[in-house]
Order: sequence, then structure tokens, then C-alpha cells
Amino acid sequence: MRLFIGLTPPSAVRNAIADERDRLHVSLGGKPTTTANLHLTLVFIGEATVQTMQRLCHLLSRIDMPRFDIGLDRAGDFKRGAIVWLGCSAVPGELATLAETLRQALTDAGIPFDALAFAPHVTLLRKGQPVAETLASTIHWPVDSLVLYASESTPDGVRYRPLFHRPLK
Ligand code: 2AM
Repeated sequence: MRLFIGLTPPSAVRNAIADERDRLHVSLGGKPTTTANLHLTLVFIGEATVQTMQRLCHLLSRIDMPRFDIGLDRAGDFKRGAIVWLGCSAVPGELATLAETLRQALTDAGIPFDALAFAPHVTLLRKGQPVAETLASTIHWPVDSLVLYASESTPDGVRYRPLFHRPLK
């Protein structure tokens, strides 16, 4: 299975992100992320065995971090529009610390992951146009849990299935 650890927006936040996705889709084109799949990746692990999945659940259950808020306030892109995303103009310290804590825990456990620099974003569109804009209003996202996801291919496209939730304090 293909695994990653991420954040799931609460439904009101998910709907606000979906509204921005729909607005940007009109001007930028591309293939929209389905509303159910909207998320923020903290660490991408990739192909893993059931045993590694179980170790990840155990590892997550021992992560002891506080809740925090993310303010999504800008739209941008990677690779000239290949990925169009929402992100934050200033990454909250707690978010960076959380990603770093997870990476350190995985390193200590000997579980390999994609070590690319952490660039927190919610993917809205793929194969769109470049964009750089500040949102008219910031989307406030209260983060209260971590999620271990499986990325699965289905006849209807990719689906990110939550496997395990770890509440924050
Ligand atoms: P993306 O949204 O920018 O494509 C599941 O694939 C999630 O993990 C996606 O959010 C994807 O980011 C992210 N991810 C991070 N590193 C990845 C990698 N090396 N391969 C595939 N997905 C990756």
C-alpha cells in the first residue's frame, strides 16, 4: 500500500477550500482534486508493508503535540501549473515543528520517507496554469488530529483513505 501522513480539513474548511478550487478552476483549467480528497500532506512514505503500516499507527499514537491553526491565504503553483495549491504566506511554527517531529520519529524508527523539503500545501488542481495570488479572505483551519492515509487507485480515480487518526492535545 501507498501511505502518507497528513491533515484532513474539518467539513466547513473543506467546503471553503472547495469553493476556492472551483473559482480557480474556471480561470486556470486543469483537473480538480475531488472534495473528499482535499488534504495537506505532512510526510509522504510511499509503498509500505502491512507491518510498516502497523508500526506507523503505533508511532503516531505516541506523538504528543498541541492543536494549532493554519491560515490558508494564498494560491500558488509548482512546476508551472502542474500542481495548483492553497498554502500560507507564513507557515505556522507548530506546523513546521509537527512535520519535523514526524520526520525525526520516522528516521529513528528506520522507516523511509520522501525527504523533500516540507512545503505545506493543499493541492486543488493538476495540469492547470501558473497562479500567484492572495485570497480575498483567509481560510482558518483548526488542526486537531493527524491522519495516516492510504492512497488507492480506484476505477473512479485516486482515493485517499484514512486508516488511523491521532488526536492532538
Ligand atoms: P501533491 O498533492 O503535491 O501531489 C498523496 O500522493 C499525497 O502525497 C499528495 O498530497 C502528494 O502531493 C503527496 N506527496 C508528497 N510527496 C510525494 C511523492 N514523492 N509522490 C507522490 N505523492 C507525494
